[in-house]
Amino acid sequence: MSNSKFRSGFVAIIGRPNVGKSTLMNHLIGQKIAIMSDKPQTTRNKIHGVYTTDEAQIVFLDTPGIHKPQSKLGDYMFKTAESALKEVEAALFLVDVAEGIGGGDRFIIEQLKKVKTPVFLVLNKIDKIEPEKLLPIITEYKDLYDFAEIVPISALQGNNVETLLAQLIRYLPEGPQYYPADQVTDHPEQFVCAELIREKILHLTREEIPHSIAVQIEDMRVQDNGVVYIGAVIYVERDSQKGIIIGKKGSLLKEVGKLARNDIESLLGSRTFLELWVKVKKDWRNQERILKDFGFRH
Ligand code: GDP
Ligand code: K
Ligand code: MG
Repeated sequence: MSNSKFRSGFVAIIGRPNVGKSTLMNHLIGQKIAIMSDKPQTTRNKIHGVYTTDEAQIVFLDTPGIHKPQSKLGDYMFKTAESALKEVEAALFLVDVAEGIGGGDRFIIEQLKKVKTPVFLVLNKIDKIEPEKLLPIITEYKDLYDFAEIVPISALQGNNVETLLAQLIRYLPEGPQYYPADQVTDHPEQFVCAELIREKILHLTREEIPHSIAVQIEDMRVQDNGVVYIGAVIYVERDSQKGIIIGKKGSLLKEVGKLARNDIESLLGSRTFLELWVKVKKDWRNQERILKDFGFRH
């Protein structure tokens, strides 16, 4: 151990949908705790990821993409991201350098102006553009806000992520180690399992389905033979969606189960038996009580 004091704090990862927030979080933590997909609004809750070294501990908050809310679920997601900003020592504002500044980015910058938190501009997906394109993009963003630091990275390839971490630690106060060094997330395993199942459905379906599903783990226990039994329900909003999720002769549901089980087994480090059901809960996204049951609480 060196003589310098231990630093710690909370850091929010914000940005419009699909810029790579969950990808960065998973890369930082070195484990898959936040699901990723090419569909916007993949992340619905606030997910904490814990990064620990001998000198510092950073607790990252992966937030749902900030955007103007359109349903009660959307409203919940927006408030989660907004409140995250007030709880943190610093924020990483992630943008996709392969896309121009959009209305979504400007909306977020307006929100940033309401808080005093230092904000890093993190230019993600640099693997997608020519290096000489970077400077004009930086200039454009600099005109909109006084960023504490500007760091170009590729969350997918891990380029420059170490630099980002080193800079970030300089902004943290002296503080305690909040979580044990081997703990990477504060979310119960059940939640991560449900999210992994939801991720597979996102990958295998299109159009309205991704936004219409919720996954609840009803039962999770270790059987006598050491295999973890998980029973999960996939909720949809309409009967027609139930058929789509199940697929021809159950083919889609079977594929979801196979892919999810693989990920769950590597998360838990033990053999898993996964049983899935599909149920209809009419218009669940707009029903306050159901949202609470599903764990969307402030
Ligand atoms: P989020 O909605 O901001 O959490 O975005 P995700 O982490 O779910 O990522 C959205 C998509 O962008 C996924 O398909 C990722 O693989 C992709 N992605 C994320 N980071 C990078 C990157 O650095 N380079 C490239 N080429 N793709 C990326
Ligand atoms: K996404
Ligand atoms: Mg995400």
